[in-house]
Amino acid sequence: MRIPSSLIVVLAMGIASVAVAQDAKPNYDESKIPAYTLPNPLAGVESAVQWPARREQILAQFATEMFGKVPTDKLNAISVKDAGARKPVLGGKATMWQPVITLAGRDLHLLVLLPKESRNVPAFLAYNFHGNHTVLDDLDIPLTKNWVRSKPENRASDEDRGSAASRWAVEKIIDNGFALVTLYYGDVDPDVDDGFENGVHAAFPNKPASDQWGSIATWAWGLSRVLDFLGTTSEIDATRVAVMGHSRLGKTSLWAGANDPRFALAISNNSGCGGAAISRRRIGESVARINTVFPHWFCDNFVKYNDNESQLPFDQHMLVALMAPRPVYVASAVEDTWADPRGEFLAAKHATPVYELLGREGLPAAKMPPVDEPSQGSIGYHVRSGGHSVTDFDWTQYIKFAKQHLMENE
Ligand code: GTR
Repeated sequence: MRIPSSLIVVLAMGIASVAVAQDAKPNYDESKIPAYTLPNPLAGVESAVQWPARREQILAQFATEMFGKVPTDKLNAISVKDAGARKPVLGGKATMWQPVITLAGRDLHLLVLLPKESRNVPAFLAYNFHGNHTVLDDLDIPLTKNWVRSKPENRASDEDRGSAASRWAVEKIIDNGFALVTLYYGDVDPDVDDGFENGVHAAFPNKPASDQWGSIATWAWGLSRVLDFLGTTSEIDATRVAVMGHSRLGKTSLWAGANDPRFALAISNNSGCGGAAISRRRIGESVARINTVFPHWFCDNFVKYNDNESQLPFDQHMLVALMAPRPVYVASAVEDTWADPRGEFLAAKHATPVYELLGREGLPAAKMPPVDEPSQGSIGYHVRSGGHSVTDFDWTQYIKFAKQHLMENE
């Protein structure tokens, strides 16, 4: 029987795609992790005075090879477009405030929740995934008009009001004397690979060069600009802002904290590959997979390390170490194997020598702590029960950690 050539092509394509799919199958088996050596964050450093120069070197390597550099500081200027209405919420114990600031031609809609009559309070600053209206069910919070992922026609709708409320322990944050500042990450840069024509990238005539910002660097830069604004308020103490993020936004909060020493504390919730997880372990999500599925997150240079992690001049424990001596928290979830909980723990552990050099405790736990048993020094870590999310348990730890580090001297 003569097989039509078109069928041969289809069969060949089928075999090829099976081969690709098999190659791409993530490893979840610790015994199959390739042998690796982690780069030493303290290479060439013998005393604390030598750390700042080494830190600059590591920061530059992360910027050039992974996240991309912000191409200019000319766009840094923010202006207040709308001073924002305020009203009491949560039975009067909190004030909701919604200022709008403009950055590089984009409007950033802030949702600020303040303890009643706040003056100079510490704050958590965190992006949300689907719009401010998902954080708190309140009809005075406008729906975002920007592109929203996982929504019909990428538009926000009323039915989503409060849909993410379980991920934001608003009342607990307020009751403990913190403000919460959140905004939709798509206000800064929509999370879609469109050749860098949307979001703040649209203000640039050309696609970024291979060492220039991907979306994570852009979101991190946006957080610094929000911090600029918070510094102009009397309610929030901008020297006591904890930058927090979940998942891709946890990668973002770590990079924001590394770049901007004004962030007093950084929290990575289930940030995984490209966040706190050690890339060389190649377990769960890999560098090749993240660069393929999310090509806009990192700069193009990062593609060099697809299936080639051993050539990275750094690993993610050094991203955590860039926070030193400022407090940093890494959190995992035991069922979130895609994000490699053990790799996240190891990053916290192997950042510890930098903290110790600077006279801080680092992570107290030398071994991965049991599930739901946090370990908190200047580095905090926990692996909680459950899956990829932000829960009340997570917030309880972040508040405890932030109270200890940002409020103890009040
Ligand atoms: C996944 C991605 C992860 C993580 C997650 C998220 O699809 O592979 O790296 O960022 O999305 O942000 O929810």
